[in-house]
Amino acid sequence: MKMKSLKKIMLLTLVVVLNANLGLAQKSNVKKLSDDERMEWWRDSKFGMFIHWGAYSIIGGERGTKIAGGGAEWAMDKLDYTVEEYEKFPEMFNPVMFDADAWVTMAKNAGMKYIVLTSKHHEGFGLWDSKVSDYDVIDKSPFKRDIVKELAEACKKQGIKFCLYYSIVDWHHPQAQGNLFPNYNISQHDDPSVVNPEFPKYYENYMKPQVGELLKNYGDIGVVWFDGDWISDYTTEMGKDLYKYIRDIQPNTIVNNRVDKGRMGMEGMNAEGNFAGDFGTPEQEIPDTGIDSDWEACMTMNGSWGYKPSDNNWKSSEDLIQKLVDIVSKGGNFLLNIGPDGFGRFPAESIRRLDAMGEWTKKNGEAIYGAKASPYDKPKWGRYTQKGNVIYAHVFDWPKDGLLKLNKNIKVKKATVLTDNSNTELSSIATSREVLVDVPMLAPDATVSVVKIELAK
Ligand code: FHN
Repeated sequence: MKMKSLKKIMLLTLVVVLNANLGLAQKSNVKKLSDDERMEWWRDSKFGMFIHWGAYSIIGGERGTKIAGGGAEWAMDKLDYTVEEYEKFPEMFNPVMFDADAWVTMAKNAGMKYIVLTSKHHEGFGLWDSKVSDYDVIDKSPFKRDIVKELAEACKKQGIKFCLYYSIVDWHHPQAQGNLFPNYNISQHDDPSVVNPEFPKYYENYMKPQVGELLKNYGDIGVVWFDGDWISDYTTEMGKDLYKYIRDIQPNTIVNNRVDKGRMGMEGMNAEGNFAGDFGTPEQEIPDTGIDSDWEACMTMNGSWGYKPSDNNWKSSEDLIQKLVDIVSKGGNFLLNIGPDGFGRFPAESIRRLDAMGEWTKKNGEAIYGAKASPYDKPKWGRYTQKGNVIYAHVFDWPKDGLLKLNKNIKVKKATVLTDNSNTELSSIATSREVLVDVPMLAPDATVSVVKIELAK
């Protein structure tokens, strides 16, 4: 072989090798944590705020006298707007009362440790300055502020983990919404026989680049919370590709199981098999028993994720506090939703509940943050959580006779009321059937009173 050709081949090989390394170099240079290290902050956090906010927040689920059934964030579908009709809402989106710092402070004061914001919901309207789309808050709305950026900065300032929701479903993008078919109906997304040949182009040229923007331009992203995994156009190959893409950009970002196709409906856990995603996502429900894999239950305070003034079906603060305890006692996280209105305000009913949950978590957070499920069956009067060699008895129904009945296998070294600053020891006696703890006649807390039990070795 002539020397010249050999040199050419060697040079070509060098270029190929350099390119490959450059490609690797474009990946993050952040230290890649082990899975347990990566999940640690999330597992300890236990409690986060979900924020569903978009152009639908102007609509409030109402069109004339028609009220959208279910979540108001589905207004485009439920209120039968065409794409053209719906586009006027982003053009009106001007939430002049939006204050990212105030939002983060309310989440923090409620005892929430992370915030998941809908960067783009099914409507397709982005709350950041996307370079691959003009259907976003900078190019389409009069507001012209990068909401993702402002909330990311406020979270960083106040020490709250910033996380993003991204919808795989996109009712606006011509290659995603399957409107290539006559009489397009959004619910066709659920019909596996309706295949949209354009979807792979949406995935490759729009969706994946948008996710990349969110991961590259807004600092540390704690969690990417995907949604819309149910549509048949979206494949497990795309899901696995997207999971790897995210981890290549930010190796320590956590991704929910809706990035892939393993989720079994609203119960939220994965079917058997090899599916991407770091935690299960039960929705509007709490598993009956503890689950020994990572999971987070997401829930609304009323019946809608998006702002819906007509929906007054609010869960009580007591119910929400007891749901937090129930979830943590089963090894899960609680992602509780707020649907701000079109001005950028949290509904007053939501603020009242956040305040009540903050009061409780301030006094009892030791029994929640970093706690895990205990090995004991849930008692009739409440729940157990555990942290190291301490059991926390979360009492919903305070004993009228002053005797708290614990699982007989609990070996008490010292029992106290968690919120009793005097740390007065409670007497206890073990019987063959149970352990009896002599507690004050009056419940220390109207909602959930916690008895701290240091275990004997
Ligand atoms: O369709 C969405 C819905 O609007 C909302 O975002 C919930 C929250 O997890 N996810 C989907 C319904 O399962």
